[in-house]
Amino acid sequence: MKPDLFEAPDYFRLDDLLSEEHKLVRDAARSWVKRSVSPIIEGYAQRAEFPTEIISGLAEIGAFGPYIPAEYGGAGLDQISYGIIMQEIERGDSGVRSTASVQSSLVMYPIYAYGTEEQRKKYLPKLASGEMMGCFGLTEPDHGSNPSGMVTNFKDKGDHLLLNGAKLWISNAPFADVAVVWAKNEEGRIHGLIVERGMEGFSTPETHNKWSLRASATGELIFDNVRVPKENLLPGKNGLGAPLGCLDSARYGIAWGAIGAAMDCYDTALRYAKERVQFDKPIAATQLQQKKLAEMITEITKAQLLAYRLGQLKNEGKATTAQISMAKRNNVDMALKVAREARQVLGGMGITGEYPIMRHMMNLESVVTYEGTHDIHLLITGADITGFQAFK
Ligand code: TGC
Ligand code: FAD
Repeated sequence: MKPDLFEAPDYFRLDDLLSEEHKLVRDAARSWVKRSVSPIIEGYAQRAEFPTEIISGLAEIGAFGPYIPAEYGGAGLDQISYGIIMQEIERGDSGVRSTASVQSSLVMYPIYAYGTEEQRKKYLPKLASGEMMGCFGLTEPDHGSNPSGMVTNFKDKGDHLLLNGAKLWISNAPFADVAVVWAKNEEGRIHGLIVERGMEGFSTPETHNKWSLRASATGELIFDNVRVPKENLLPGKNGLGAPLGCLDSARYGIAWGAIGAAMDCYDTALRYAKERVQFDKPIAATQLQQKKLAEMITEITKAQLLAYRLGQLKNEGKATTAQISMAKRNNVDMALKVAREARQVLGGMGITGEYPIMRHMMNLESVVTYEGTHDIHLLITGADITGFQAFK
């Protein structure tokens, strides 16, 4: 792959709105991605391997639990810093950002928000340092967009809980030490359980043959009469709202993260268009390529402003699920369109691993589907503005 010459586009001077702390966090994450992700990521993606070598670096830049208080090992940062970190990591690769999103918002957040003090102390510091890695099991083979229909269940056996069922499409599953798993009790109420690798009857087969997120490990979670200690139940919240609360946090991070992928595609295409000469002039001097580039920077700028405002609302505890849905949907769709246009600007070179665009484009096909599909987020907005649920 070519050397990483990335220069971040900031057309509306968003930098002026950032605090010194935001800029420090951003600069640390950006230079780490240049140093430790860009040189290796194409190889891992081509081989369809997760780069375990970057786990300690992710922990060092605060990517595991950025907003979790420092007393539990988190970075104690605000929501805008969290967003910026996700943007910078996804500038490198959406799969790497997936690992950080899952660890932070889908594993550490539920343990922090719904767990006991003992659970927080036992798991959070190790998850923050990357000594322990986690995954989040909500989706099932027959229940993707409608998780409330899940069939994974547990029975109270007096001194333990007996867990049965299966989860599909689980990021980090093949190497995770712990899984936050959502399952129904005997009354059909959804609860979160912490399942640990090594518990008898628990296995995590890897999902192969993905053309997307190839540098992220995806797998199944299989529970065959797993005896889960009662103290591993998350007592603070139950019902579908418990996992959906975690998704609010992860979707918010994705709304920022997708901007990173788009920025990388735009920056690559702009540089290439200025250098590539056809018909005796740079292709950047042609109206058609300028249209593509001008539309890309316009859409990136709108997405940046949307994410920043959402970050302010999140900091104030005012961001709604529907606002988060709109931002996730808009910004991922934007990034996918930017990636497709940028790939065309590079002509044939755009399909090679010499440049990051095709990898971003393929990754974004998962990002537009997971954490609620493009359609589901539209229906969440639709329900919010009309008062009518159109899912069922
Ligand atoms: P619905 O009737 O709307 O709601 C059920 C109950 O939940 C409450 N609720 C929320 N609570 C907290 N936070 C939220 N965001 C909430 N949204 C809803 C709601 O008030 C209600 O409470 P109550 O007390 O009245 O019972 O539920 P529904 O069954 O109609 O489904 C709604 C729908 C479709 C929006 C939802 O299920 C949905 O979002 N589906 C998409 C599924 C999804 O996003 N899955 C993601 C899996 S994880 C993943 O993809 C990780 S990828 C990670 C990576 O690699 O980065
Ligand atoms: P389906 O729900 O079957 O949807 C298929 C199509 O139907 C979609 O286009 C959808 O928009 C549409 N559709 C569904 N319902 C409606 C409706 N009511 N009206 C109109 N259209 C509708 N899950 C986890 O729990 N943890 C993870 O870590 C995780 N990681 C993932 C990693 C990857 C790489 C991928 C691809 C997925 C991951 N997922 C994870 C699962 C992801 O959240 C689901 O794929 C997603 O929620 C969609 O579910 P589904 O694939 O079953 O699609």
